[in-house]
Amino acid sequence: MKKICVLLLCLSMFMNGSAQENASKMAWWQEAKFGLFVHWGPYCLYGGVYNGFQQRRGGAEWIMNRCKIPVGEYRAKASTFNPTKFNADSLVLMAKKAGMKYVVFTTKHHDGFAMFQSDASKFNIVDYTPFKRDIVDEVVKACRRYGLRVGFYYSQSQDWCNAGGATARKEMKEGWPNRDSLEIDAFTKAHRGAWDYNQFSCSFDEYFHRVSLPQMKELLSRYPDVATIFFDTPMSITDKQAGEMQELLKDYPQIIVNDRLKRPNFPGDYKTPEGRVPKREDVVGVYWETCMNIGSSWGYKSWDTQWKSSDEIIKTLIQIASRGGNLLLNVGPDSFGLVPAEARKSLDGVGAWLDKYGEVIYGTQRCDVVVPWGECVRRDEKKKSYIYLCVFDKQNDGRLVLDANVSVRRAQLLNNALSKVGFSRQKGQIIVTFNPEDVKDGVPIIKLELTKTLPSVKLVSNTQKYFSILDTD
Ligand code: H79
Repeated sequence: MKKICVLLLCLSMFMNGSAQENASKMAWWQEAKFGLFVHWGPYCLYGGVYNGFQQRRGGAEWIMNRCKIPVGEYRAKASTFNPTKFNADSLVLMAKKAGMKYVVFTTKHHDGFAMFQSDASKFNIVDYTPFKRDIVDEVVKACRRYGLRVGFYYSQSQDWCNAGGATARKEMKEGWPNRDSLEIDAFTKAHRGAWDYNQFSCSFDEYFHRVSLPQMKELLSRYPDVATIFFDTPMSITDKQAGEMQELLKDYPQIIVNDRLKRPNFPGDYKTPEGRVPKREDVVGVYWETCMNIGSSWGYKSWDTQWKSSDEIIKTLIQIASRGGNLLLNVGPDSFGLVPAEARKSLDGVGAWLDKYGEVIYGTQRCDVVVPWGECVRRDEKKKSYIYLCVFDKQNDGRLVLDANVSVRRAQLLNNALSKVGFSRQKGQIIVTFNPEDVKDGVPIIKLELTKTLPSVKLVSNTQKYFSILDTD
């Protein structure tokens, strides 16, 4: 009995230790809340158009697969990639000005093109194009210069140009009206999604050991300070192979890794809902980050018209903060290396708002006070908590009721310091009154200072719950 108790004690100490270590590793990320996702590679040369046809379905970074572009042809196109207007400083400063605290950059997407010099595959920006500059290197260095953390997106399984990589099967009808569609669909069906003999001239295991693992090694040894790794579409990869990848990462204990290396046995550090704010009940007690497009495609789409406005992004950021997550907002630079003007405009607006109201987002945590007129966000200081009441309901007449059994010391309208805010406590509810006419800009936000700190909430990483990886429409 005594032995078992000692064992349990040791076990619980060990587990607490690792939970604490994990919490400290996650601390900056929890504080940061807002990052820039960048999808950039030679797919931007097509901009979602092939042979004069608009790609019918999915993000424009999928054009090679959706339109079944032969490997030789895609490689030839990639060899003309020459984004002469690219400037890593401008990209990173754009993120910084938008209030973002980290950048996650596509080092290699499913097309297999490495945006860094690589000895594992010559299909890379330095060895394969007239541009010759190592874009990943420039992005990392610009991030360091301006104090943003940098993370790497790396497609560890799918690879359409390096032999042996995985090829998710998509039907020709999702691409362009090719007269050989029936034949091509039969071919991809018979060959695990591949549409070109070059794609299966060796096994996935050979691919994994020749390209995937060595490239990750290259990236890690060059940039040992990398902050996050975003793996994607875990298909074909075995637990053994994923284990080898995870082993590599062990030497870099600061790295925060997502939950897409291999499912279900490699839960990583955080969950990755896509394109939307998840339901409250789906993100209880876990670290999570929504990745989302600022337009309608991850990679540059020349015919995109669906740009999110600053107001939409701000609302999303508030909702995400209220549920305790991060927002990784994506842009897709074009073939010159420039971020579309519509995206930059929205980001500027978000940055201006965060300059004023950043305290509502940064360093906040999930708040379980749920209200019909908007969202509540919680921020803790040493001896007290704050609750920010964000009023989305435009019809609200200035009376807010909260089902919260807390004691309020002060209330203030953040949009207008001179405006008076009333508050009272009645039977487990807080009633707040403010004057909507005193709000000249954006979402009305009332800051409640509580007399105490709310009970702390522990988050864990290793749960088995996953969000599905979406095909954008
Ligand atoms: O990079 C962006 C997209 O191009 C990428 N993820 C975002 C961040 C993405 N790739 N594929 N998808 C999204 C959706 C495809 C999902 C599937 Fe599967 C691939 C369904 C079947 C194969 C992954 C592996 C999910 C199930 C098995």
